[in-house]
Amino acid sequence: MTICGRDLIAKCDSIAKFSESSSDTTRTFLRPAMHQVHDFLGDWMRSLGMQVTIDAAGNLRGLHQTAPASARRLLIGSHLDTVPAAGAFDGVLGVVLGVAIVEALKDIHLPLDIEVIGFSEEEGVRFGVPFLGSLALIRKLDQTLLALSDRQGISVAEAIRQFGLDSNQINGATVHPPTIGYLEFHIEQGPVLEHLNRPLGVVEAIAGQSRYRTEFAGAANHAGTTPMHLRRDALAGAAEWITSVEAQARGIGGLVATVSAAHSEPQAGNVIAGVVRTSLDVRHASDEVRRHAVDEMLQQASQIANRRKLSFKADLSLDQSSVMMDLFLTSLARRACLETGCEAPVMISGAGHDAMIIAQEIPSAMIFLRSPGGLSHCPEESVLSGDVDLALAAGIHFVREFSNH
Ligand code: HGY
Ligand code: MN
Ligand code: MN
Repeated sequence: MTICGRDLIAKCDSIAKFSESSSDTTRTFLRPAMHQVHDFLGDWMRSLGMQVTIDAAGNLRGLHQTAPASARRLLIGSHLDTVPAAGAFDGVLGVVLGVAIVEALKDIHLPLDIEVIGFSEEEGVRFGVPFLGSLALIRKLDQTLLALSDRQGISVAEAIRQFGLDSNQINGATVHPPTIGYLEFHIEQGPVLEHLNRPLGVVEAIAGQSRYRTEFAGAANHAGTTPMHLRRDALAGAAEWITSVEAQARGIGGLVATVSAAHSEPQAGNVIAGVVRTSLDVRHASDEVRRHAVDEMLQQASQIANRRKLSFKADLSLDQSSVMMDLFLTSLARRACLETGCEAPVMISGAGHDAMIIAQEIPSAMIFLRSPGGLSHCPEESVLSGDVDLALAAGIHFVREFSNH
């Protein structure tokens, strides 16, 4: 009896319990909770006869070998880390569906191998830079990234060692040749498929993104004795900028801009904020539109800071170009969805995904599952079991069709 959508949702719910927080699902780069995820998924993989390894970047890798050693290989996967207070499906569902496809096809002789991968880090929460796991696969997890440190001053390399891995072996954490294709299932994380009443979609391109850390600095002072005209209020300056960013983004079709992760100091209601640090996240399918919008937003911040006698600085943590998915694999994915009775719309992904990294070296495709309420990056994130059934069936069709090419 083939495993079904309800079983896969149950597995995602079980994995969601593995967290560095006692009150919600939070699983950042190679924290101890990731060992539990590796054990849970590794046991399932081993029960299917898969060879299970953890590479030096902390990626979980399960190989289903059916062809001779030099066989071609299809990579299926997504990420296992989460944002703070996450849902149960962002990333994890793509890995669970990969293993389920192997389970469904394990007794069928395929002329290619299937590797299922659970990337160690895609969200960029712990070190401020995303895609550390998939960057390793294309040999871009370099010394600069390995030297990045988190709020406790622990570097990526040290975090790898603390997890029990050898960061000196990072060059071994690459894609195994000849991997000739990558397929990532992922929840849409937006409202489009629900609005179209479609269970599945396919991705033609993943929007590029700019991520910055910003800082406004003025002068902390007494909230009761400092007249308004003598203040250098960093929080008031940041607030003026944040509303200007929102207004600018509303005026540019297809652009989204988010100022978040704000932290002001000192944290006291009777003290004027002397320093405010925030994040800035800007995305658009066109790199030119995105970069122009970012330039304008940063200029606006400097003008506001000058007028208010504040200082302003912005440190770039990511400039990721938009990435096209492979036309052939995307059309194959659409046909696979059609085999299940789904007319999958072709979409742009506003969310970033490991596929945008892997696609730089390997033809890649993404299949989206509907997000009820368009909700994601929150505990209310969900999927419909019928949609997961259809995604599994589409994945089986995709593998069969792909292995014949
Ligand atoms: O933020 C994103 O684009 C994705 O959820 N990592
Ligand atoms: Mn995410
Ligand atoms: Mn994701």
